[in-house]
Amino acid sequence: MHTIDTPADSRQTDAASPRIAAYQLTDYLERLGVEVIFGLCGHTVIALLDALKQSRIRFVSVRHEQIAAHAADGYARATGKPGVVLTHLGPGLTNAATGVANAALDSIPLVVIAGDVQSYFHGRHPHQEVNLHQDADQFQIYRPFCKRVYRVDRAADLPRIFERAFHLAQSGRPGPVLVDVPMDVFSADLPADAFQRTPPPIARPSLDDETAARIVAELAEAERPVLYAGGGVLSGRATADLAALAEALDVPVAHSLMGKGCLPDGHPLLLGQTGFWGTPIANDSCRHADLIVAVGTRLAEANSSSWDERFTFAIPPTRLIHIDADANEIGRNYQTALGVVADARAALGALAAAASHVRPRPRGSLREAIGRGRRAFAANWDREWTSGQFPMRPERILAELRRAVPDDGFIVTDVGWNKNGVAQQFPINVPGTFITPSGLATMGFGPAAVLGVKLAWPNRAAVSLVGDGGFSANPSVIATAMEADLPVIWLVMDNAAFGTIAGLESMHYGSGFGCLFERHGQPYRADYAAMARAFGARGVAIERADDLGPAIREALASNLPTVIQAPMENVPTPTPGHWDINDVYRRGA
Ligand SMILES: Cc1ncc(C[n+]2csc(CCOP(=O)(O)OP(=O)(O)O)c2C)c(N)n1
Repeated sequence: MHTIDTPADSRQTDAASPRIAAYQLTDYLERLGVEVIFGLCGHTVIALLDALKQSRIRFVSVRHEQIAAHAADGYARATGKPGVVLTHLGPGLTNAATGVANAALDSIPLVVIAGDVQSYFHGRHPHQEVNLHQDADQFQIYRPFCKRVYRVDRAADLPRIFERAFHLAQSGRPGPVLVDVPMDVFSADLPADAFQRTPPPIARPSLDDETAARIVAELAEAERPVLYAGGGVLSGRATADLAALAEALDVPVAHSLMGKGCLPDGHPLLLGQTGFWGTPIANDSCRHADLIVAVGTRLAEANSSSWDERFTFAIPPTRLIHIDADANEIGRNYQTALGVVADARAALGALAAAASHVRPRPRGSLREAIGRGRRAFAANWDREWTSGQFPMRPERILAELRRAVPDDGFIVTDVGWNKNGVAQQFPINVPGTFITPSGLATMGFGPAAVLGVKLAWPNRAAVSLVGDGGFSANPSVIATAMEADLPVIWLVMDNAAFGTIAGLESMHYGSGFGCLFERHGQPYRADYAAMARAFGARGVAIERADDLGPAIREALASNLPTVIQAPMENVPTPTPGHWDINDVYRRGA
């Protein structure tokens, strides 16, 4: 065993009562409240696995590290606690990268623990070391999407670095932090009380009374104000404060993709989602607003119709007040009348309190107009909710899902019809039950993230609604669900295509080349239900539209992981907004 260099003072304590770092680290993670770690083994991390084996922390072993990262991300979204991922070096770390980047772009707190080559071999090119530019360089791969990357160069730094990692992942704008641990550090001796410090509780930044009163006065006096909610409102658990503010001042609420669920679907002030896949009433209300107070949002491209003032936001002349935990987000794309760096819950709480004794300008028949607008848009497809067509209409699939899953059940989408359709057309009544990959829009997120969601809430339904492309990207999620006994449902919307992209290509280039699943020129459909059965799970192939509702209910009652394969027609989701890419494509010879 090689000796680890430690400073003189810690060597003294070491001698008094040393204990192996991996076991102390595991105790520390327990103390921090870590309940579960998602990961995949390798020779660099089995020392930590042995410690986990003896602990109260559950280790969920996956078959691909991307699944671990998405599952930890799902767990973090469903609990508000940081997700923890364990990976081997090199290929393990790079496999997890997509999932970690996905979490980063949605501001989800993760701590990624990666094993690395032995520290005393740095520079000698040991097995699986990433070293083309610098010795033991793998942690650099995570730089663009982690709040901080740490390589533990001395065992004595391990406690400090883990305290920092958990602090940083959760504080300010949450996000992933990497802790890269040379494998000999896990096996090093540390003084028995080496892990002393825990991350400090943080008082979240709020609004001062004067600013709160000013914003409330502006909202009360505006003729056509809109509150615009982003994912920060959901992750900040601020939906009750948002509702209180909206109701006190009679202000309608629009939201981004990540903000879906900010008000229950039937709320009379709810406009819906904005942007390309939004709703006309949300886009129109925002475009004609004289004041928008946006909270916890990036005002990102998809939700802002590529920032084209003809479709969603016309700022100015609309006055924008933007409240966000991250100052970087304020003023990026729009001239902003007032930026406020504050936590969504603290800010909305302060605004709601200030609004409680303010009388707003009368808003006439605002609620009736919202209801009319929402019904008019739904009239474009509401007959499809009961369509007996087979392959099914996507709207019927959504309608059956909504009827079968209780309001507190989780709908975890992927990308494709599932995400866009649910965001636009699917009622969400309990905040936080809609979980979706927004910033990176990663195909393959949903089927894996649902595992972490179910683990967090074993007594609530958890369904991954996913396309056949996204589902077949990594079907080993079924093995993990079986091993970890997580009775989730994957409802596969099977259109034998990367349908969303096939639709775009067909619109602009008249073909589905490279986007359709075909064999010898014919549609190619895999039997995902049979595949589920091969894993020992339940698999149900839907053969008539009327069979889907009962199949979902049976799956919920079965308490076994279940794949339901629903053949569907490939039709595009309605797009009331604008996406600039449609002006980019040019067809040539
Ligand atoms: C990892 C990844 N690769 C590619 C894309 C681009 N992309 C966006 S939607 C989509 C198609 C998804 O197909 P499917 O899961 O079958 O759902 P559908 O569009 O048919 O509803 C693709 C390939 C992506 N978002 N993520």
